[in-house]
Amino acid sequence: MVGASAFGSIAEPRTQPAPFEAVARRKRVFSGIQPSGSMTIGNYLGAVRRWVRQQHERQSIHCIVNLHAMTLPYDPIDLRRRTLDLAAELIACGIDPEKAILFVQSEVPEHTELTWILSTQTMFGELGRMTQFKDKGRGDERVGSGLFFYPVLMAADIILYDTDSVPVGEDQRQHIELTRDVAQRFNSVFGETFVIPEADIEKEGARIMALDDPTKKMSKSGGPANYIAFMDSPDEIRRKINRAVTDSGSEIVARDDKPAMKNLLGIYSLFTDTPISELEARYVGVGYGQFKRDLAEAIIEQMAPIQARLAELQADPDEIVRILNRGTERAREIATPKMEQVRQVTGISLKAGW
Ligand code: AQP
Repeated sequence: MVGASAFGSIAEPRTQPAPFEAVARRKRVFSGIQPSGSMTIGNYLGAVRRWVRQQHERQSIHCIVNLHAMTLPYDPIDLRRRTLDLAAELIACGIDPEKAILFVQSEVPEHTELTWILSTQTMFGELGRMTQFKDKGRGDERVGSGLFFYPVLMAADIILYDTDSVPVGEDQRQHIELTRDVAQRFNSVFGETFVIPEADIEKEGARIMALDDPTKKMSKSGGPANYIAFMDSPDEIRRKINRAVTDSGSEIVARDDKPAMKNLLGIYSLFTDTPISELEARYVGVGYGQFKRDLAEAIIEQMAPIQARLAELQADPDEIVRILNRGTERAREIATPKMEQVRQVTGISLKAGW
C-alpha cells in the first residue's frame, strides 16, 4: 500500500468502531452536478431522473458542485446565476428538497478540507490517467491544476457523506473507481473511516451523445448545437433536432454502424418509455424528416410540465436561496462530525479523546 509506506511512523490502523454516527440508516445516495451551463437532456436521462426516483426509497444528497465548475475559465456572475438556475432545474425535474438534501458545494467547507487530506493519499499517476482530465486539458500545460485535482474533490464530496451509491452516467465511472481506491487506501492507513461507495450506472441513458457529433458525449459546455437544454424553447428544440446529424442511408435503426440514429432512437425511447424495437418497427420506410419531427414533439411534450414549473421557480430566486441554505444546514449535520472524525484519525485535531 503506497499510502501506508508514506506514513510508516503512525500507529497500526485502528479497528474500533468510529465514535460517530453508528446508528442504522437507510442506504445513502450522493450525486453532484456542475453549474457549468443549463442542464441538458444528457444530464437528465443519464442521472437526474434516477435521482428523482431514488429519493423516495433512499436517503438522497444532491450537491451543485460549483467548485468543480471553476476548473475551466468562467464568468463569476454567470456562475452564481447558473448555480441558482440549476437548483431550480433540479427541483422542477422533481427533486423534492423536503425529502432529499439539496445544497451548494462551496457552502460546506468540509469538502475542500477533506480534498486536501485525500490528496495526500492520491497518487499523481492515478490523476494523470483520468480520461476527463486528458479530454478537457488536451495536454495543455497552462491548464489550471484544479482540473487535475477535480477527481480528488469529487472523491471528498462522495465519501464525506458515507455514501453507499453514486448514480452517474458512464462518463463518471473512472472517477468513482478512483474514489473507491482512495477511500480504501485511507481506511487501510488510518483505520475504518469511510464507507466505500458503489457506482450506480444504468444501461439505458448512461451515455447520451452530442446532436452534432454522435461520437462525443452530450455536454452542457459543448456548445448549443451539441445539446438540448431545459432552458431551450420548443422552437429551439425543433431546430436542434432538425439539424442533428444523421447517418448515411435512410434506415431508422439503432445499430452500431448508425451512431446518430442509435442516439436519437435512444433519446426517443427514454422520453416516451417505448422500447427501441417498437420505434424501429414504427419507422420502417419513413424518412428522417418525419422521424425528427415526431422526436422533437415527444421531447417538447415531456419537457413542458418541467419547464412550466421551472418558470415559476425562477420567478422567486430568494426562495431558491432559502431552500439551498436549509440544504446546507442538513448537509453540515453529516459533514461536520465526519470531518472531525477525519481530523482525529489523521492526527491533525488537537481535541483530546482519540
Ligand atoms: N451525455 C451524458 N449522458 C449521460 N449522462 C450524462 N451526464 C452528463 N452528461 C451525460 C451525467 O450527468 C451528471 C452530472 O454531470 P456533471 O455536471 O457533474 O458533469 P459532466 O459529466 O461533465 O456533465 P456535462 O454536462 O458534460 O458538463 P460539462 O460540459 O461542464 O463537463 C453526471 O452523473 C454525469 O455522468
